[in-house]
Amino acid sequence: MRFPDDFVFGGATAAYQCEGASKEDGKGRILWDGFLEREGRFSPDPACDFYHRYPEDLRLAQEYGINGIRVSIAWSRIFPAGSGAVEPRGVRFYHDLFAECRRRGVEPFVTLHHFDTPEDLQNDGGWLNPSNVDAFVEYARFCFEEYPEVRYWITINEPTSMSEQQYVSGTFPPGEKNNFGKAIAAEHAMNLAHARVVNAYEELGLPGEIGVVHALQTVYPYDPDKPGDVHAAALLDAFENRFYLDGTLAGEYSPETLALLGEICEANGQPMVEVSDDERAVLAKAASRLDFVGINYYFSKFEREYHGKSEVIHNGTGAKGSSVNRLQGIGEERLRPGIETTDWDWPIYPQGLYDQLMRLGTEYHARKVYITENGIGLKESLRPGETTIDDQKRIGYISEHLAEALRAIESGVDVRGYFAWSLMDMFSWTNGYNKRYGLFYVDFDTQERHPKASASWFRRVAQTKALS
Ligand code: BGP
Repeated sequence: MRFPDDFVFGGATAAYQCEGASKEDGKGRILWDGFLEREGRFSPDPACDFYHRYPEDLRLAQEYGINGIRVSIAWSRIFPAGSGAVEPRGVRFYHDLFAECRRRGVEPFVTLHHFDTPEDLQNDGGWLNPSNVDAFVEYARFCFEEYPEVRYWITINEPTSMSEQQYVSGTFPPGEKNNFGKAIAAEHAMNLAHARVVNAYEELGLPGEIGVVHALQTVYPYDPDKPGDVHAAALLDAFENRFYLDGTLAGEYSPETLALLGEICEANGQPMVEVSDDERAVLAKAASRLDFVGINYYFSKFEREYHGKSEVIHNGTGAKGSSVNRLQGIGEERLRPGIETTDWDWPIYPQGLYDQLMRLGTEYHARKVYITENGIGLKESLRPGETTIDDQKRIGYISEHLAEALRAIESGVDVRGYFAWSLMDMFSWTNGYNKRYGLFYVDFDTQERHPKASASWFRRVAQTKALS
């Protein structure tokens, strides 16, 4: 079994995690700037200095057989305040970046929002404020008209991670905890923002393609024979996966999904978002037009019945075994015996990718699917005299997940590409710089790049279109 000839073997990045230069060329502040300053743990600068070194990264991409790259536009480089005045230096930067991608034969898949809402808009409520959604549509339209060289657009990256970490776990700014009602309202707002942007793209009659990227963690009951565990898994699945898939792919929220989310809100004494008929029409129209869906898959979850208060401990240091995840009105994550985890407690479960791809294909009738992120975070360092990292663990992880992608293709799901997270080592939102994902090692002191063993292995797969 081989990958199709036109399969995209890509590497993924995101503006705030790779560009650095967060105060350069008129870039406006975003929600993370103040949050990171207050926390004092990490700086987003210089990250891996992609803002200045992208020609080198694209040269390496070409050399290592990588024919696609996920990049995101930093909204606040274009509109420093989120809306209104345009910053020409930011506009220019992305023209130059896309031209370099083209020159190197690396197709850019361009995300409009990758966790980086401009600060002023977030201070006014972020996605929960309808004027934020209006500003996002204005920014998207601007980009569609300004960058005809882009063929693949992604509206929003991982609305799940954004809303849940903003309002439930509190690990993303503004750092609120246990507000499920607010998280669900933000989920709905992002579904709507996405849909309005897809509809605007359609109105402009542009020749490219547009999609959305979801973080889809497959949720299994810890004990499939226990009804309490089965229900806990259904609640978490509705909250983290179904509400988005219903909203963006099916174009309507199913009564089951709404009932499960209503149950979560009730258990937490919080109001459940209301959906108007006009909003339903916007969602339905966009879903009928959506060209592709991207899935970011890293792990699965095993959920147990739980009736206590929420307790979330985030493992942001790589201290294995330190994370706790119990959500009031939902359930508790518990690792099934025999499943390996990373140092950051992410269960390694490649079959979850297959199951999720099959759901996209059979239940949601997704047209085209890209695996827009997959990879493993490892603690790595180059010792003096060494020039490469022998990351066999990463090769094993990616290989097992690619095998599941092949299996899904064989079962009839139209998977068009795979983007390794990440192209090179970069900044991780809640973990800083010791969680490395790259195919290319970055020495953050000198900014030198060193291809890892996984880069050479990935090139072989891309060239032969087969897993050996
Ligand atoms: C996804 C994000 C990426 C990236 C990745 C790895 O959720 O889209 O931006 O960060 O996960 O996550 P982390 O950096 O938390 O390990």
